[in-house]
Amino acid sequence: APVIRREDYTAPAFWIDTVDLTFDLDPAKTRVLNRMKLRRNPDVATQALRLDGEELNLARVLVNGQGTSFKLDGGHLVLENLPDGHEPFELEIFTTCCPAKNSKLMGLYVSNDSFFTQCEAEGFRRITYFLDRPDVMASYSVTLRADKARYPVLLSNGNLVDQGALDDGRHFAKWVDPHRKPSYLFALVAGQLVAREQRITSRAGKEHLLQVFVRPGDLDKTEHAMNSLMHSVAWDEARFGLSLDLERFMIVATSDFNMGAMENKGLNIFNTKYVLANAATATDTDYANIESVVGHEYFHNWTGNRVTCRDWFQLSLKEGLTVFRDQEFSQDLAGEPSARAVKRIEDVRVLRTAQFPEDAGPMAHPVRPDQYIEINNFYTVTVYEKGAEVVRMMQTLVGREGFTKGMSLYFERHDGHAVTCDDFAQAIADANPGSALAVLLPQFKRWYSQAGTPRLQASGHYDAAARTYTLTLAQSCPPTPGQPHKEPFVIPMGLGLLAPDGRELPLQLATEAAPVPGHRTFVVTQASETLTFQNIDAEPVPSILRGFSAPVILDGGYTDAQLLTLLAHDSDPFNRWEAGQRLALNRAIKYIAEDNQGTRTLALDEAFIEAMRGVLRHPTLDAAFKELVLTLPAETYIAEQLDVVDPQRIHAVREAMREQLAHALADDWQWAYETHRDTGGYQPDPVSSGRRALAGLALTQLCLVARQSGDTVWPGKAYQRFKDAGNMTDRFNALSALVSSGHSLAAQALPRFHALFKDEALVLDKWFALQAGAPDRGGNVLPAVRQLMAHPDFNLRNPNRARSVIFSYCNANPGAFHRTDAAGYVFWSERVIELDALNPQVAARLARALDRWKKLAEPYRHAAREAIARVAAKTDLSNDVREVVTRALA
Ligand code: B3K
Ligand code: ZN
Repeated sequence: APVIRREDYTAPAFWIDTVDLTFDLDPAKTRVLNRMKLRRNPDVATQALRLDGEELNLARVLVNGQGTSFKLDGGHLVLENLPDGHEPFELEIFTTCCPAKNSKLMGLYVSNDSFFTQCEAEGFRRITYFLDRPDVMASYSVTLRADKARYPVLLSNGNLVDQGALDDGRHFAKWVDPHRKPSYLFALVAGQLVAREQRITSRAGKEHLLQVFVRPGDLDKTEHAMNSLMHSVAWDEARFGLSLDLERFMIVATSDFNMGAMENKGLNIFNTKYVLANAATATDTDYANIESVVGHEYFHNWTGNRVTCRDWFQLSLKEGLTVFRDQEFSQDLAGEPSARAVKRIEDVRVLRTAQFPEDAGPMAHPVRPDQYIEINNFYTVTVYEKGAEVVRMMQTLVGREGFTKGMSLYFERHDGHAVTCDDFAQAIADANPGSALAVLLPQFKRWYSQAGTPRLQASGHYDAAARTYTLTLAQSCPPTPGQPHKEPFVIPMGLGLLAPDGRELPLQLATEAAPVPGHRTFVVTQASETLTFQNIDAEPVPSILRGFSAPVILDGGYTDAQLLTLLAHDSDPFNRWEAGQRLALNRAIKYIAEDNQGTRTLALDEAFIEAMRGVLRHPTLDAAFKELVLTLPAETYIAEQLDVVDPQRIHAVREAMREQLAHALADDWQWAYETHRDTGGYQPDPVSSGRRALAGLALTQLCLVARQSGDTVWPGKAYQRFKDAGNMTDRFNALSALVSSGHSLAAQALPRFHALFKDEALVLDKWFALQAGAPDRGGNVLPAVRQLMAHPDFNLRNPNRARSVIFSYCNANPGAFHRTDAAGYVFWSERVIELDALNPQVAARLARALDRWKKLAEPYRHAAREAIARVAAKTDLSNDVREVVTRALA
């Protein structure tokens, strides 16, 4: 497959002004009549029209109503004898396709006897021949025809302009989208669906109809999605002055979906996982995810749809920006500063456990990639989450108001167009002349062009005689594939200095006449530079990179004593949490390095335990924050700190640390459980969900203690909680406390849970995932996973179910997946190959589970390489998987 390069971009040779589609929907053979008005692009030299198409059966091509000659050339329909000149002409194409056999879930497919589409990035070409690229924007009208009893609801983008009965029990609906759009935003849905409806009036006084479509029987799980949608509409108006530009906005849920959701204009299609929730079936995390995904897709209506991407290299233009917007939305809804901080910590945790490894591995790429083979492989945490951090840094550099002004200028300039990341950055800078962003723009844009996670090394020096404190900052960035050498980045650095007693010191640079009050951000631009502060009476503790102000790895050179001070006193909640994580990390790394295989002797020091107790018992800190501090860094995050990774050893050390914390704080955990457990009705707000999270962690810790001591009281309480919990969060926390401590009551609870929820697909996913992700005890997880795959409820074709078993094991359970007998890797290679034949996108995600194989210790490293090579040896791999394994072996 060819490599596509950003530098090769050329404008399309033709524009498509209008598209009129007629579908005769039939699972086995759907007929698609596509009538377009095209014209030559006057800016491009005359050439043939090459339309994209994939797995289509072509029946007829007419130009201005007349038959014409055409060629089919490797997925393209090529028309050479088109009218000269720049007059518009009509092109009519009649094709058929087979939605029932579409297991890739790209283009038009069938799920639960309903039709759905997924077109981003290049799925529209699986529906009809087209210029399937985002810079070709057209006006769409769509007529859907189908059997009325089987498919009573017929939806597409825009407004419903006509509907009625046809012969033979069929009916039709005609939809017209008032907005021009690229083909990737096209959607249709047909099936037996019911809707929760809500009429709203916007700030601007316009009326809109909001609808959430689900299968009959799921209506009682749509309230939260609808509330989230209403909040999203109000938030975008209030924060950015962006209002809903449609009379009708629809969300439709499907249980067969490759990713989270899709922002099709006016007709978002969602994975059920990000729509359906009620207290009995969804956890607090599900509720939070629904809020942010509903927000995310809604915010795309402006950032992505009104202004879209010129080409797919610009993906972060819409994704980084929209993730930033959904993060801000969730923070604003959380309200309280401490709840905002919890959200920030959670977002950074995702970035550091998923994006940092990507940036250090074989798939590393810039936020704006320079090349790809399969664009679906570049819907990554780098494009999304690191892209969001880049936008966040822009906001930091121009201020919140400045950023809002920048957004207004962006829409003023580019509304209705397909543009680039450069256009976005330029608009934000131009709206803020004189700002650090405007001054440093070319250097700032290295965040778009250079891959890899920069390291920022800080060292402080206190001069008692001069009463000055000097902070030296050095930045560097490791080589990444194709980029051996990196130039310095623009790094906004939030900073505070704490006196030894924890007081916040006023910051006054040597060049400043008086201290500058309030929170300060310094902008680091050089490979090495220093900041000198004056009037400092005692050696301070620096709080560097407050709020995680840049996506870098900070080497603060902190001593334990400094970290303890930060953990006890820092006014910046992010760095307060970070200090606790560093304390834990330093200990984990030390134990891993110590050459004893047994971890029983590992002994956490009193200082650490007391600090953790201090947080747990703290009178004013939020429960949600406490839970974050008391949760040890993830195994994958620990692995990233090491040059050579022994996943089993990391797992054993982390488990041993967890057990020690459980024992040492047993009374405190008991107190935490009793004082935080839910008693009243369920509300998914940040305060109550924080309490449940802390109670859940406490219960897990108490069951761990019981595992050692043989005590049966706490497992018994957990089992009771599991049985009588009033909501899924508490019920599932109790179940996982039993499973993760390996208590025998888990063997009773698991079948009971299955029986209770056998008709709830999303809950069964949790049931599968919990078992595939359970801590390994003597290699027991892999056989359990193989058994789960043989369970009657398992179905490899359903991405959620496949992920719940296979990904939970291969991607999220390193201690069980990395086995000295390589059986985990054998399982992985079998599944990658098996899935690739059905669904290349899902297979390629799984293929990335061994991205970091080069860091593994022997015997893992060798065995992992062999497993990847075994996949690569297959000759008929998809481009998706081929690209991933080829890069891994490079
Ligand atoms: N834009 C879609 C992702 C499409 C992925 C295609 N492989 C969802 C989102 O980011 O909102
Ligand atoms: Zn998105």
